[in-house]
Amino acid sequence: MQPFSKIKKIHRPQELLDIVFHRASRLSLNVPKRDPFIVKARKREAARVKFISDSLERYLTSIVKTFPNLDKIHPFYYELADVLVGIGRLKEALASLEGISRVIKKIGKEKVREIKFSESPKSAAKARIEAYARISSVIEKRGKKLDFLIEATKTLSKLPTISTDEFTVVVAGYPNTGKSSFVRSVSSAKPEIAEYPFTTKKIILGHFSYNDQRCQIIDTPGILDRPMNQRNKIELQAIAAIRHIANVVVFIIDPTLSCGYPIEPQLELLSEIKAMFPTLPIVIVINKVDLMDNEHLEEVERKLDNPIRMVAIQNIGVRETIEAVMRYSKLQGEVKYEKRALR
Ligand SMILES: Nc1nc2c(ncn2[C@@H]2O[C@H](COP(=O)(O)OP(=O)(O)OP(=O)(O)O)[C@@H](O)[C@H]2O)c(=O)[nH]1
Ligand SMILES: [Mg+2]
Repeated sequence: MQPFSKIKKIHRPQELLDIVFHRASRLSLNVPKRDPFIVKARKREAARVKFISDSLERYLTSIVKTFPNLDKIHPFYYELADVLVGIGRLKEALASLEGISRVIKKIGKEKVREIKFSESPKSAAKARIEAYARISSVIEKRGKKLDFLIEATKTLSKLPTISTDEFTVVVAGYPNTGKSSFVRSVSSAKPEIAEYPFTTKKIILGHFSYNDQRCQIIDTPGILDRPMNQRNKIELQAIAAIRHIANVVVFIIDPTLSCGYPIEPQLELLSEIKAMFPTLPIVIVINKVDLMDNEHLEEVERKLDNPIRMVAIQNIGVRETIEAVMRYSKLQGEVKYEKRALR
């Protein structure tokens, strides 16, 4: 599960007030018939005020509780949340909800007390109305924080569910070079599709086992497949968040032109990816070697660092690639897991 999957849908401030005030107005109370008129009035008004302040307090604290502890979430999600909504703003908004619920509790207590000492049904009702007005104004005044949380919740709940503790291979390369064909031939089941921030982007998740170790393979169409200078800053940071879950990058090159791109820009993208993920090992694969003559293949190989030959659609070179990838898993021993975001 991704850490924001449990956050509740949050009501808009006005909607929230309407709900609790409506429920308070329909509150039925068992007041003994023989109670004097003033006692009945006090009980009725106090119960309404208490109901409202308790409900709001419970509601606001329950929102805060559905959020994960932001300092403990995995750096991949921490960084994505930071790019998308801002961790600082999020923390501030959540703290502010706690503040609002304390203020409401205080108003509730004060007014319930006032009602208990009121001398007429009219003054009891007046105290109740004042409590409503003060509580509404607190919610309305600080409503911006709720509005921000509503938007943040929508964004964060769409984050993809990616395992953060499995050995993870990220596949990169220009469009049409054979990334999906490779991921399909490696994965034990049909790869799943998950949304990635920035709406049109999806990531595709496959799984395989190697020596009983469950591994995850991620195909990134539209994410790691074109020059980084075409990206804006936010997009770049979201892309970079992948470094927190990736253990190895497989970079696929198609030198046959059948992908529609010459080799030079593909090599430039490779350099960019190296620069972007300086600590990650990269396994370079030349795909579609079935379409190449030996001379061309050898010429391309000379430009690359230990490339592996592959024909993804015929399952040739796929095992060799996974073996090369898994050598890094052995080098690293345990699955890499960074506790804190690198900032
Ligand atoms: N001849 C040959 N064709 C291949 C090989 N691998 C993939 N293809 C073909 O190349 C085309 C693109 O393959 P995909 O796996 O969809 O490439 P991709 O990199 O995932 O493409 P995008 O998702 O658009 O970025 C498809 O028509 C595949 O059938 C190969 O080894 N040899
Ligand atoms: Mg694809």
